[in-house]
Amino acid sequence: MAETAWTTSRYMGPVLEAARRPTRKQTPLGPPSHGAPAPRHHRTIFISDVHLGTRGCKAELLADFLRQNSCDTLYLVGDIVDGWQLKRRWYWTEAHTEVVREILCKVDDGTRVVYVPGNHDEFLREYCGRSVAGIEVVQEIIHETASGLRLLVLHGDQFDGVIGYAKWLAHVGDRAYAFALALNDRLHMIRRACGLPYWSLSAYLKRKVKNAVEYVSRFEEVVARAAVPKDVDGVLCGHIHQAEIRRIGSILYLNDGDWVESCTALVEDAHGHLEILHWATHSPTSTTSWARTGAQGEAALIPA
Ligand SMILES: [Mn+2]
Repeated sequence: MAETAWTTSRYMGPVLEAARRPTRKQTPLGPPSHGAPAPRHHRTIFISDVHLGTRGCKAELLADFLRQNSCDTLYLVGDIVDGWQLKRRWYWTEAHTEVVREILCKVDDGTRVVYVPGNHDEFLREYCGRSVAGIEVVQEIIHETASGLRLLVLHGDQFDGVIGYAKWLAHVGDRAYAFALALNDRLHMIRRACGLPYWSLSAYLKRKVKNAVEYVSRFEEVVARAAVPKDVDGVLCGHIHQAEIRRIGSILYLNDGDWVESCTALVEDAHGHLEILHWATHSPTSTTSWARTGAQGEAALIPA
């Protein structure tokens, strides 16, 4: 596809620029002697839905996370670069380059990096089966945890067609809803002044958010069901921007969240424990503020 050739070279421009300068930038926290925490080591880190190339991407936080967390294997579970956005409007800052640089530094340091393209970076799917800049690009892959669990790793957009809800609904955040509630009152005053009947924007959005909640649970169930015949213990994906660790039937469903809203990563330690890290709530001055979600309750479900 001529289109793909053009888009690939255009999207890859800043990425390749960073590849030419893969030297790690001085951490803003200063050298370790000034109290910067040593990187925390994990057996595996999974991240997805970074959406580099969009304003929403929390690139500074992600670069900080990558600096402070090392691993044997890093999985990039799709939508890392947002080809759709870059096609419409170019948005790339030093922080976005910094994220690419940190990933390439990990490759240089001997970390195995595996890239499973998503729908927003589907232009990379033509590289599946190849190694690009030391990064393995694959359509999907099975990860075996230290405790012997076999996890199918894929982005998750493959299931959009069978879910039946508009996928943007899943991205309606709490903040947007709070804003809508405030807007609702003003809208009502304007409509009344114009002689229009009452119409609740907040109720309308509430219905939409309810649909979004249904979308998320339906997505999780569809993904888990699709994993059953694959002879795996679990499935790990991204796509819906909702981090989760829970058992659905016989399948362990894992989602590593996103770096647009929640800034989450899914990590595995040397014993095979799986945990969701919330980097936005992590204070750089404290090494003990690791937030956990459902993983705490779920920990017993996950064999060590
Ligand atoms: Mn996606």
